[in-house]
Amino acid sequence: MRPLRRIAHLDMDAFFASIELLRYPQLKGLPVVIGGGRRKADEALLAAQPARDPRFIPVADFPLLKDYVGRGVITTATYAARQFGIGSAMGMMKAARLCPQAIVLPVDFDEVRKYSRLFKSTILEIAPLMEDRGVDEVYIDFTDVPGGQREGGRVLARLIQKAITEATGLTCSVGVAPNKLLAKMASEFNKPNGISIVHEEDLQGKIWPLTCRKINGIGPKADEKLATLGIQTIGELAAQDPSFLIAKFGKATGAWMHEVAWGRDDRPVVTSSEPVSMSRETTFERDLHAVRDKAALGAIFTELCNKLAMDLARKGYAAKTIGIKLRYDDFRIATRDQTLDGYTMDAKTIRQVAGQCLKRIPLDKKLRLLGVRAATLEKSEHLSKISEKDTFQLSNRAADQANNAQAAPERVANESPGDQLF
Ligand code: DCP
Ligand code: MG
Repeated sequence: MRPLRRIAHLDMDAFFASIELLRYPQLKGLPVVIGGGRRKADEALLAAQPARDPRFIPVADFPLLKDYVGRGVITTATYAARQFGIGSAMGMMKAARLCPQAIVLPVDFDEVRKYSRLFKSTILEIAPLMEDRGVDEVYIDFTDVPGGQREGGRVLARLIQKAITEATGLTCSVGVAPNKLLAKMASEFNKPNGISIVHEEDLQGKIWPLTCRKINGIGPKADEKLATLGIQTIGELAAQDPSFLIAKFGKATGAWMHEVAWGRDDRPVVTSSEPVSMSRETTFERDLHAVRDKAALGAIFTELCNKLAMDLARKGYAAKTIGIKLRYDDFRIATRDQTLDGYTMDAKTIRQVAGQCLKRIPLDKKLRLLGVRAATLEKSEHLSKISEKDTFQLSNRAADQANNAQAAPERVANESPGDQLF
């Protein structure tokens, strides 16, 4: 008999902040936030480090949120800071009102990359089927790993958690479930340093009471629309007739919503030997304005799409998700993406979809940088079996999404991991 499918989602706890606590263990248990641009106080702190062991810098020497000036948003916060209601993407000013005594530190991207690589290589030594989902999260297929079925995956999850803490000093949380969709939700159930096991029969008890927003792929816009239809929880979503959801959200999205509400998802865990995404981006010589510099911007945009299509062709990939990234003149970043029904490697299609993404971003400020990204990649040779009509064209799902303007949760931060990994 085929063993039960067991998929884990592992996500590091308060990742950027926890990395700073390794350097400054004297801050353990205190409210610490990461974010904002580099400040004078950070420079002073960093300058002190070569002379002094960072572990002995007195807590009183660290910059506080109440003294922070500037706009900026919080990238992440320690769990001690979260108790004050502080969280990712919150403005620094608002956070300062909630917890003025919180310590504020900048992101150290070199350290982030180092620990990201380290925790992933630790997992690979134990379980070879791992899908890299970004800086601090991965999916792992437990199904055929020795011990992967014991206690529904708890034994292996505990082993991996322990190995990661030994290798890095950091903690993570793991959800193990029949598929990626449920595993992603489960990893949040017992954060931080938790494990949560979900079985198919837990759908009603553990998944249906959650709000629809907990589904990876239901963004703020779709959630709002669901709420106006009186649908708040995943259980309420599951109770809807699929034809009703299709009427409201379009064929592809409506059908997808019905499937996920019933906990169904058969996406495979794609190992990291495959690239997660490919991108092209450019920083302008001078900041450009979307209206006043429309022609110049349009030409650069098309050029980026052409180059990206060439990259895909050269490496033999087609993409199902096309996204864009902007950096405004105040260094904030905005991203949007759109998922198609079919795969594409066609420059014109990429340009068209990227153009639709651009329409969903406020363009009132000047821009410093523009990027185009192709994700959900598949080797184009694997696609030959898929009929012409399914590939290389804008699909229902894309059109639905454009109509609903259903954006994936956007990551807007002064510096986001996406920025580095884009
Ligand atoms: N991040 C970012 N911009 C955001 C959200 C997050 O740059 N809007 C960064 C900082 C996080 C890292 O990505 O440390 C991982 O994101 P998570 O959503 O997993 O958040 P954390 O790991 O910080 O916390 P949690 O314990 O909830 O996973
Ligand atoms: Mg995390």
